[in-house]
Amino acid sequence: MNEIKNKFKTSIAGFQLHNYLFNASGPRCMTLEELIALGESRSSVILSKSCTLLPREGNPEPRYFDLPLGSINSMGLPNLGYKKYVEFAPLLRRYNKPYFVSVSGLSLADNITMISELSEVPEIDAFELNLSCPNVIGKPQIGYDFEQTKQVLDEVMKITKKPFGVKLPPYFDFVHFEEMAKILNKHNIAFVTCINSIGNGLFVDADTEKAVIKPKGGFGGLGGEYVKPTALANVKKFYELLRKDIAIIGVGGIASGMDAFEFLLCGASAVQIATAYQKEGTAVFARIEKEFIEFLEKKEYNSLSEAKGKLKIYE
Ligand code: YRO
Repeated sequence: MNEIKNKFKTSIAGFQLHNYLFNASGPRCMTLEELIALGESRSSVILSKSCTLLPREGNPEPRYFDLPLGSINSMGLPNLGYKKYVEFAPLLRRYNKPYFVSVSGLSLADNITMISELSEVPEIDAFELNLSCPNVIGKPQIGYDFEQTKQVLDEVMKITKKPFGVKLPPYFDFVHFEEMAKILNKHNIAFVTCINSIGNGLFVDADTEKAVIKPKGGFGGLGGEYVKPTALANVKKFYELLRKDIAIIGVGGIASGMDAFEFLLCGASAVQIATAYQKEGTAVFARIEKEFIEFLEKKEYNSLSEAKGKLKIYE
């Protein structure tokens, strides 16, 4: 990829990015058409929907609902199966930006199979391993089970030379941040993406007296403005606790240039857009990029590093 000349460029996993924002794995990144639209947009990376070994239809609809301050979803991992994301890789090269594949196997064995094969594909640049997946029935999702996280990372490290990152669920307890950071620091990971949706919220429509989504009795992951303070806290904490060579990618409630700037202050090297991308489509990237650059210029910053991690706190 060409050298990028832009005072607000950034880099993740050794790849220079032409700007600080790209799509989150989630909305509008499942089909080839959607991935091409990301290629044509101002998203600085093309990131796929989390894939599984076999294609999945996902949960019955309604499974996503726009809320006044964000979104709720219980999509159930609809995706075309990992082989399609291999097939798409050469077709996405022409956009001259990195192509990352999100992997979310339903078991450790599935993750190993997918990552070994994806590692052989030259046009796939990195992985984002989604730790919000259940691995063993009856146990919490991997990211909330530190033993399982350790085991998965130990195994994945052995089978890929490509850079990989992990997508984390939100944490709410300082001991959990410390335990997770200790594990991550012992592994050769290139980036950490904070946060996945806040799990198992319930949105009630008082008029209809009904939950707004169908799967799981109405329970689903929250995104958007509801989750921004939690996302900022997770970015800030991991920025403090992780090795400096692990980049932090912020996600959760970014809908303006000012939101993106807040994540920069907390230590993010880049941010991803999920709910706002679902609501606005690919035009969201150019809009937020413009707002972000205008905001930085108004504050007379000349590079992202001048503000990165520089959040002030009371003495
Ligand atoms: O339902 C989803 O596909 C979904 N939604 C999210 O907000 N985050 C996710 O990581 C996923 C996929 C993983 C899982 C929640 C279905 C286990």
